[in-house]
Amino acid sequence: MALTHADELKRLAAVAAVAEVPEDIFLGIGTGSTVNFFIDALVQSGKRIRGAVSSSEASTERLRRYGIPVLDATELDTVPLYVDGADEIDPDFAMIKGGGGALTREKIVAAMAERFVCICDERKLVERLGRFPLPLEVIPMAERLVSRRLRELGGEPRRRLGFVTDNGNAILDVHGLVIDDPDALETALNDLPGVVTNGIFAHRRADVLLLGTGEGVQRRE
Ligand code: ABF
Repeated sequence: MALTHADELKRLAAVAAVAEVPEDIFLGIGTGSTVNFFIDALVQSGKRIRGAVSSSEASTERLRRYGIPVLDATELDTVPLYVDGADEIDPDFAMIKGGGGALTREKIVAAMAERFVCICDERKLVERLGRFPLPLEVIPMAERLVSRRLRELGGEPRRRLGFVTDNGNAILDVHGLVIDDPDALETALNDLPGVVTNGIFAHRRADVLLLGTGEGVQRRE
């Protein structure tokens, strides 16, 4: 199947990320189409890793198909490196994640990681987070309560229809939030009863950004 321009830029960033992976480590692996390119490129490179901790059933399945051992996150204290995409990333490397609905496991593996390499195409780099609707994973019984609080904060929550997370919960996609202070909003949203995880990754932001652009890969640190 022919790759779109955006896919080609994702693939460039993903291929560049292979060079960031030390041999023989346990590697944290994210979710999404950019990560799929990364998994494929890692395998093609022949680089050996001891195993992976995965942030979704989808990535786990892809890793296992390649014969890469997938460990449960409870089997390790830390991973040296986590590679994942994002929906938006700002110049200080705070991100919105969770467009694929895997934000809770992504946040857990990111928090376990000593280093977080974010792989993106250039459309994802924004001056200020918030054009992409912010995903929140919510315990189903709290959906109405959380939605009301989100409206008070100026957002417009929409239930992601026909979608259940790997943890059995609902996703609210919140439109229209002004995210001037990602750290403070991440804390405030974490405080709402029934919110399992919100898609702002500011407390644990990326350490390195590999950005696929029309002129090649930009590495920022
Ligand atoms: C994960 O995959 C998510 O946090 C984000 O929602 C998504 C990015 O998807 P893609 O790589 O397909 O653009 O990283």
